[in-house]
Order: sequence, then C-alpha cells, then structure tokens
Amino acid sequence: MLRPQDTATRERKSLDGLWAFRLDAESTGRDARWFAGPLTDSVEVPVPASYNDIYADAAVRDHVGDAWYQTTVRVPRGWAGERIVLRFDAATHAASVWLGETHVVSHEGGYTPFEADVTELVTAGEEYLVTAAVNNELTFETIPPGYIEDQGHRRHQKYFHDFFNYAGLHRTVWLYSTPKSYVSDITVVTDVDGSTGVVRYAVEASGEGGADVEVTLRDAEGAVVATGTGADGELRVDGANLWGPGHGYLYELEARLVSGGETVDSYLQTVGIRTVEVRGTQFLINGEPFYFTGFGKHEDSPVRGKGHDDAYLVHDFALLDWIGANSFRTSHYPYAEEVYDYADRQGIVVIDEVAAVGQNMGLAGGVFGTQGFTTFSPETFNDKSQEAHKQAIRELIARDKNHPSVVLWSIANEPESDTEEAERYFEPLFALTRELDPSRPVGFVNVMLAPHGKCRVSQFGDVLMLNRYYGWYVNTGDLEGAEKAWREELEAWAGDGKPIIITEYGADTVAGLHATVAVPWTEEYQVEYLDMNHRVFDSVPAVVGEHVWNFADFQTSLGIFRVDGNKKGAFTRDRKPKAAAHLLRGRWQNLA
Ligand code: BDP
Repeated sequence: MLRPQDTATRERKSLDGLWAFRLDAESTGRDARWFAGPLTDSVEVPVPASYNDIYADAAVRDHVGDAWYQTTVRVPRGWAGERIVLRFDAATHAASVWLGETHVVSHEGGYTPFEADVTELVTAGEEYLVTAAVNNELTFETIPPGYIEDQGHRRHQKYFHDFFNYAGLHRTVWLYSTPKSYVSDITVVTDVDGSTGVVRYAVEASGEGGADVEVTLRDAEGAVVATGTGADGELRVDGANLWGPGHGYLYELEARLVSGGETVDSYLQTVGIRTVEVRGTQFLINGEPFYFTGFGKHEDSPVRGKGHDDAYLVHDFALLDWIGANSFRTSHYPYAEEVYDYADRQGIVVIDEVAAVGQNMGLAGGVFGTQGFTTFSPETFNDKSQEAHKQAIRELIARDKNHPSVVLWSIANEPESDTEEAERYFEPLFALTRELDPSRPVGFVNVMLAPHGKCRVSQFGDVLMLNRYYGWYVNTGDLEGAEKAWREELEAWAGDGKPIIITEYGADTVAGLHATVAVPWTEEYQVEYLDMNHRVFDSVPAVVGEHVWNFADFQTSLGIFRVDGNKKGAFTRDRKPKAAAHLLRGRWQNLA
C-alpha cells in the first residue's frame, strides 16, 4: 500500500493537530450517531498520540471501548477533478470512520494503514467533518489478543503481553489527492549480478485506465541510471552503489502513467539495491555475513505513549549510532512508516514483526495472572484468530515490502510452539508469508517454554530467533548456573544448522541502584548478566546476532512484578544510559 506523497501529480494535507475527543464507555455513540454533527461534551486531544496519558484521569487511562475523534477538513480548492482519499496511518486497534454522515471505512489491526476513496462525497473548497470511533478492545480473535473481564463496576481489559495497551490515533491522518488514473501499487525486488545492480519492478495502475507505464531510476545525485517501459520489468545498474548496513544508499524509482505523451500520474519509490540470503548458519547481506547488534524496541515514550514522534525517532537512531548498534526488531508490531524510511536512509537493519504477541497461555498463566485457558481451542485461538493473523501478515508485507532495511519477517513473538495445535496453526502462516514475499527470510520468535527438542514450529523458519532469560527469569541471581544452562541449550539449537539470532536477553534494572556484589535490579547485575550472555554467544558460531531486551524502559500494564513499567532498558524511558549502555557500546563498536 503506497504512502501519500507530494509529487508533480499528487498533493497531501496532514490532518494532525488537536481533534475533538470523547470517550464512549457505554457504547452509545454509534446508535446516537455522534458522527452526524459536532461532537458534544468533548475535550481536545493531540493527534498523533495515545490518549491514555494525556489527561490526569484514570478513566481515560484505563478506558475500554470506543473513543471518538473528530476534526474538520477543508478540501483544497485546487483538487477539483482529482481522486480524493482519506487515510489513517494507524488507529489502535480498530476504527470506524465517517465523512460527514457517511460511513467510509472500518479497519481492524492497530498498526497498519487504511484508507477510503471519498471522491464522490466531497467538493473541492468545501469543509467536512471527519469522525473516527477508535476501539481498543482485544479479544481472542484480534492481533494482539486479550479478553475483557466484566468486574461489575468496570470492564477491564486483560492481555497476555506486558507492554501497556496504548490506544488512539498514533500516526498521521491524511487527506490526499491523486489523478483519476493513478499508480496504486509498486513492488520492487533487487538483486546483484557481479557489480551490476538488478531492480525488478512491478507497477499497478488503477482508475480510468488507458495509460502506459514508464519508469526512471535515478541515483542519489539525481542522475538517470536506467529507464524502462511497461507495467513490470527489470532495470540494470552498472557499478551499482549497494544499500548495506551502515550505508543507506538509495536510488529513486519514478513510476509514471503516461497517456498521449502527457504524464497522468507520477509516484516516487525509494530503492535500496541489496540482497539477503540465509546460507547454512550464516545470514548474508550482499553476500557478506552479517551479525545483528542492537535491540528489541518499543514505540513508547512519556506522555505520548505510542504516538509517533519525529524527535524520538531521530534521537533513538542517534543513540543506536552512539552505542554501535546496526539493527533492531520492531517488537511487537509494525512501527510507523517514518521509522522504516529513516532506517532505509540510515542503513539500519530491521527485523519487521507483526502484532502477534501473547498467543501463549502457558506463559500467560504464570506471568500475567490470566490462568485457565488453552492456547489453541475453539474458544481461544481459533480459525478466526488465524484469519486475523493472516490479514496482519498481508498488511505488513503490503506496507513494508519495498524497504531495503527490512531483511527478515517475524510472524509472531513467543507463541505456544511445542504442541501439535501450534504446528498446525503456524505452518500455513509461514507458507503465506513466503508466497507474499519470496525475497526475504521468515521466522518467528521462540519462547523459553519451548526449548530445543520441544519446539514444533522452528522447523518452518529460515532462521531461529530465541528469547532467553537465563540469569533473570530462571537462575535468578546465579549467573554461573545460568551460563552453563544457556550454553547447553544454545549448542543444541546450533545443531539445527540454521542461523540463530538472540532476539531477547535482558535483566530489569533500576537506574541508579547499585551494589558492590551484583544483585538483580542493580546496574552492576545488568552489566554482569550481559557479559555472561556475550561469553555464551561468542562460543557458539551459529549465533549471528544479539538484540538486548530492551532499548529503553517502557510502560506496562499494572501488576505486582513491574514497578512503573519494564526496566530492562539499556536506556531509561527518557533515554539516559544505564551502565549497561556503556558496556554494549564498548562491545558493539569493537564488533563493528
Ligand atoms: C518476553 C516478551 C517481552 C517482555 C519480556 C520481559 O517477549 O515482550 O517484555 O519477556 O518479560 O517474554 O521483559
């Protein structure tokens, strides 16, 4: 799905800013047609942002159900005769949208975009109400899952992951124009042949039709390096400047629809020429072994929650650079598209993950206090859940397929994976991912409860991604025992002959808490814990990457085992380094 752009033939208008906002705990707004006029009894809310932490109000923070957003938009005068589209970069977790009194689109899935063609509903120069009912409820049939507990005095959202269930309009909302004949999709897959870069493209056109496709590929200086005609084809670039880790070199593919010598539509797609391949126990980028250093991250910051923020984007990447990290995982959902664009330009490598986190009732029982469920059953994760999961994979790949930074798809985090039901549930999801994108490896993130020999899903992955907490959740405070147990398990996995990425290892650490003899929660313990892990990784050649959990401390749901959130960050929530950050900096700069 293409992002809105300003080009010679297109314009866009951001609807970000303060919108009217009203909670609807009783779910009366839809029947009462709150979209039909200005939202009464409303306050103002910033877009983009999560609404939860904006006000000093527990009812907002813990709200379950619809939250109504409304703004007005004037369609630019100059857009007469154009196709006009209303687009939400994300609404967490589901939304229904009206333009004036007309329902224009509904969408499920909190981290991928959706849009509505509103051409027939608007007149250029006129003003319209845009209303969205954004729903944050999680069920066994949503990705991620959860369930709602009716506690009499309130409905309480339970879920099986630790990060706080932030909700709202987390990303930009756009009104944009395209011509009536328009480029509706572009797919680019690259290859390298000697010193020649190969760019295979496919351009989809929609609308009135009758136009031919022409493409021009330009280098970073704007010089034309290749041209082509036809809806799909192959471009060759002699002496190509490859995209690679630390080298965010991008070409630009201009796709034009041309009719009678006139350009009808033009869309600009950045292209990084690179290859990705798994060979034996190696992960190769441009034919060179790549070792991932970095973090599992979260979209999380004070006040704005999961709202996208360019200041945090640039700052977080500056910290990745400072610490010597070359990559991160978008744990546990697709991030804002700005993040991938920036990663492309910065040469940062991304493991891109769907929002399938928490499909594990074994883990949920112990850690999240939500006992008594079976993971895969008609009442819990069933065919509808699987269909939602498939849709989440489709939308992820449709959105992110052209980013050179994305080198690996992660289709779930720590699901149950040691049962026959799990095997049956996941096999088709791997097949779907490969069918949608044969050009990238695919994997899922394995949990400690399904160790080597027990896991029945890792057989489907091109790589093994392991989250392990030896020395934290097990062998707590006993790093010697942890080291022994961890090495033993890792050596067993290495026998599978696939590359292994340690996608999580970490220890909760309160910044400023110290001890002479390292004990859990102190900065000293986090340092010794990481050191121990690194000794283990360095002794197993199949390990091709280490992602510390987490980049920064982040907010979690209430509970008795987190104090103001998850404290496994190398940085605090406000991005100050803990002692561990200096340790990592030494190691990763050395590895680089
Ligand atoms: C893992 C999860 C991650 C948690 C982490 C933790 O993948 O989302 O935050 O554990 O407990 O199970 O810190």
